Amino acid sequence: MDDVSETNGNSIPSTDVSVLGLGAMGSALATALLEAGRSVTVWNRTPGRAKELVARGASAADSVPAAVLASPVVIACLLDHSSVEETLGLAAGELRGRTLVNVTTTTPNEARALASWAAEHGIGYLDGAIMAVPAMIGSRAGQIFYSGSRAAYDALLPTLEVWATSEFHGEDAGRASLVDLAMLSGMYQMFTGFFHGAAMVASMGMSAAGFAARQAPFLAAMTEGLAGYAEVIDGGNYTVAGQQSLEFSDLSHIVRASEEEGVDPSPIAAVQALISEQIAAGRGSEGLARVYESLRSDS
Ligand code: FVH
Repeated sequence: MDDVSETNGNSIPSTDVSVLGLGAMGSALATALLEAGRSVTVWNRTPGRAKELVARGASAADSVPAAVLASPVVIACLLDHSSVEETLGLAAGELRGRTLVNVTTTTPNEARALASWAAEHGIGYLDGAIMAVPAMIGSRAGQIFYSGSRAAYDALLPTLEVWATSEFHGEDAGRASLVDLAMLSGMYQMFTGFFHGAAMVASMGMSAAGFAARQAPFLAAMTEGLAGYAEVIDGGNYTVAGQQSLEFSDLSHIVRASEEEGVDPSPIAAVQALISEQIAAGRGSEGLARVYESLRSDS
């Protein structure tokens, strides 16, 4: 860290990586980099969040341009797309010739917009989607998906692997975000299914904890079925023998039971609506996975 970058009268050492955003995740990313022996510059909008990282050896920058000028690689880990736009807009010129890795959660199109902005400003761009909580950063337990510049991904891989297992999803910058949000969609619907079930049994006095103890092993066993459904969807043949049919999967009794207990049936009613749509289309004898065809925008 002998070299010194100067900007806005602020002199800070040249470092390997700069991290913009020291929330729970940005701090975890910066900590893991320091622990792996990288030199790190940090910046946060609200001052005072860098103290612990500085005690661990990080340099604190007092402006976005200063943080950017300190390192060839800049990580943005902010709240959302608009905070990224706002923050990077303060240092577009300083970012030129550097590599930007944005691990802030965005939609695919927001990631693509940022990639286009980066290209216009001569900035290498890699979009990252973190499938981990802060406590998992620095271990192989977490996963981070990337898309955007393949050259940037290859060059940075030893650094990216400090955080989690890395997976590259292609040069279209929106792809990592798409996989991330699709995974989260499945997760939140599973949780909502659990909340709905817990509300149903609450009417008989079962605690959510009691329900969770029963639901968790059942759901874990049911996930074994995902690969089979995937085979049917990928093969496009919903008439293969051995599948649970749509007619057999009619869930109106669950909707009624929910109503009988005074519980809003909307989560399970949404599933039933998809099943009913396929049955009404004359597909009742075909497999449950045909619901996928109702959801696809191009079908
Ligand atoms: N934490 C998690 O478990 C999840 C795991 C999956 C991926 N997410 C995404 O990571 C992004 C950052 O998440 P975070 O947990 O670090 O979030 P916070 O602790 O809330 O920190 C937010 C930071 O963003 C800064 N910030 C907010 N608005 C602005 C703005 N307009 N300009 C500049 N910075 C901004 C905020 O700064 P401050 O409030 O301290 O001044 C924090 O540094 C996120 O996309 C997750 O979806 C994490």
